[in-house]
Amino acid sequence: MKIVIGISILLIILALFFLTRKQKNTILLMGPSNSGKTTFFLQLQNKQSETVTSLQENIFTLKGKRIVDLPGHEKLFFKYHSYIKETKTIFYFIDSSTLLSNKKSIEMLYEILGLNIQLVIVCNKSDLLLALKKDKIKKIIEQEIEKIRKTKNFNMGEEYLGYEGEVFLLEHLPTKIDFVEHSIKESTDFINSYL
Ligand SMILES: Nc1nc2c(ncn2[C@@H]2O[C@H](COP(=O)(O)OP(=O)(O)O)[C@@H](O)[C@H]2O)c(=O)[nH]1
Ligand SMILES: [Mg+2]
Repeated sequence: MKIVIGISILLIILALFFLTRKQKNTILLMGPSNSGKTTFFLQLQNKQSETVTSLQENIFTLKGKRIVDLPGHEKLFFKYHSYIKETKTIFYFIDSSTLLSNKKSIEMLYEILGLNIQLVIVCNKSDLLLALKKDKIKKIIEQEIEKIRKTKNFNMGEEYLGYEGEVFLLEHLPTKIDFVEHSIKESTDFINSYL
């Protein structure tokens, strides 16, 4: 009898745990200004370009997931903090045609890489003549993270990315990072496998 009661209580506790567990139902679109986040966000809704503010986040629901287009401005970068707990995947947008002159975008990426959330780097604007291929973009990111890592003071609680004493590679991180070449001229369907 005692065993039956014990098992019942255990089952109720397990049921409560699973029912009250917060679902990770948010997809964040992040990255520097002008990388194409809002264009992608509107394309997901089958809307043509429209004037939407880039100072506040834009939100809509797709297949039960909350898609959040975050403002890219550096001063508003902190806004993502309030979504992190519910975030399943981050899509980090990069303008593939201007990355070499806009390495600031990789500094923001450093912070995101430490979060251990599924990450997809969208190498956007791949239609442009000067757009870099994803392998090249991956190399630039790794070299830049290596440089940023040298400037950080890890005694002050900053997170150290990668392995100490080894040149930084994205494969050294605990979460796998996908790279996708994309442009406004293509379908947004690739997002479906991450929803
Ligand atoms: N050539 C090209 N331009 C794009 C692409 N995606 C967005 N743009 C343009 O880039 C500019 C910035 O896009 P926007 O979505 O506002 O960037 P956000 O600041 O990241 O939200 C706009 O003029 C878009 O029309 C793309 O795939 N290819
Ligand atoms: Mg925008």
